[in-house]
Amino acid sequence: MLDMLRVEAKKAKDIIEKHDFVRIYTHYDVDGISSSAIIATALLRMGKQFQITFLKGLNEGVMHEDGLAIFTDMGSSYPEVISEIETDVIVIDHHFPIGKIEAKKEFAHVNPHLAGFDGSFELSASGSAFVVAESLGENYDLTAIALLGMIGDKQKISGGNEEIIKLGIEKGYIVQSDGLRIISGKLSEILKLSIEPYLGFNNDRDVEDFLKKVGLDGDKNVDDLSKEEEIKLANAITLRVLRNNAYEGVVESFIGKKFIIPKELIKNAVMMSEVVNACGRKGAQSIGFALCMRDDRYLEKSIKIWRDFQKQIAEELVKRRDDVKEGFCIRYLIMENAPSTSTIATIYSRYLFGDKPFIAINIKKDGKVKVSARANEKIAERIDLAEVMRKASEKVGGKGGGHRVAAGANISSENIEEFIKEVDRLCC
Ligand SMILES: [Mn+2]
Repeated sequence: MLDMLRVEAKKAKDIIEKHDFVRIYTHYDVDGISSSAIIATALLRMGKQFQITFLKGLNEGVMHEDGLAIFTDMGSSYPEVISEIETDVIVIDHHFPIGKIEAKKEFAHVNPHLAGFDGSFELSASGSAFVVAESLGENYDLTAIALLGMIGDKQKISGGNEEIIKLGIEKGYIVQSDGLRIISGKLSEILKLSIEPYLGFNNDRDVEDFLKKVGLDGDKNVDDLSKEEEIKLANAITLRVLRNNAYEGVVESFIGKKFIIPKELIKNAVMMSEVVNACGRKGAQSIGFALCMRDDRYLEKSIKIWRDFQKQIAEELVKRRDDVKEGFCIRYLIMENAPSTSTIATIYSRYLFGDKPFIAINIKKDGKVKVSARANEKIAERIDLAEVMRKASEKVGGKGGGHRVAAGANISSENIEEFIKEVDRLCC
């Protein structure tokens, strides 16, 4: 099924072969970081040099005047930015392509939407990057890095993702088993720290009560649980999550398949994905990148960043819960200086407020306003949040877009009220 994408990947390969130096521009989340690491590793193995820039978005435009520019996890929705680039360009992305890219020089566009896949669920940017890496050499080990982006972007194990995972399993770089997919560590601690799944514990007492009821020892490491204990825990977590008003579809993201990536610095794939994500969110993208490049000097530091981030988010989720407001057809939350707008929006929409689109608005210190909108697949059957964000932000002089299920916008603070009204109207 990936064959159509491989045709475009071959085109990318032909362009890459002409250059000794590549500038990589990538999105700063785990899908972006893992995509760039996949391309960088493949380039290094070909004896090519690269420089990498992590970006929050392409809104500001990119000046690029020499060598080859490769965009990962971004570019497809910004034809005007890509069209302005003076050199050869490759876009490796899974966002829905908008408009037409009129490249000035040679150009390849590796995007699942252009090859018969739904990029929102069936192939991440990291998966698309793997398809390019596959065309560049013996890079099967990078299936494990591709998996990180799939997990981070809440993709499904179907379509192109499934094909890549299968290949990784076949080659021994991914080990799949049945069970509970959760971070590794001491049970009493991970239940509090976990955001995938998010269990909504308010304090240590809550966790103790939960463990007592389930009949498990909180000092035990979750990876050492017997099969019977793991099933007990999985059942209790499922019940708790559903009682918390989660979208029922989230269950399949933590019950079922779990993945070990034996050659990577962190063997538990969901944990590594979260560690890289935390590095990205906390402005330490290069540390997350180093981890994906298997540079063990940064392992300890990355774990510390993750732990701090996870704690901060968990506290934030408890604190902001009562501030969530209800519109006619949406729920929304207005925050100031929140640590990560998109993470909060994702968790709330998946685990606590699963029945309506969720809009998180964050007013930053510099007065800029970041909006993250989230919906589940069921809601996305009738509402396209990318379109809602684009239209509503344009109405107030801002900019927005993204995926059907996960989109965002940038607006200015005086327009928040009008923006929310418009979002609500469009969702209705
Ligand atoms: Mn992505």
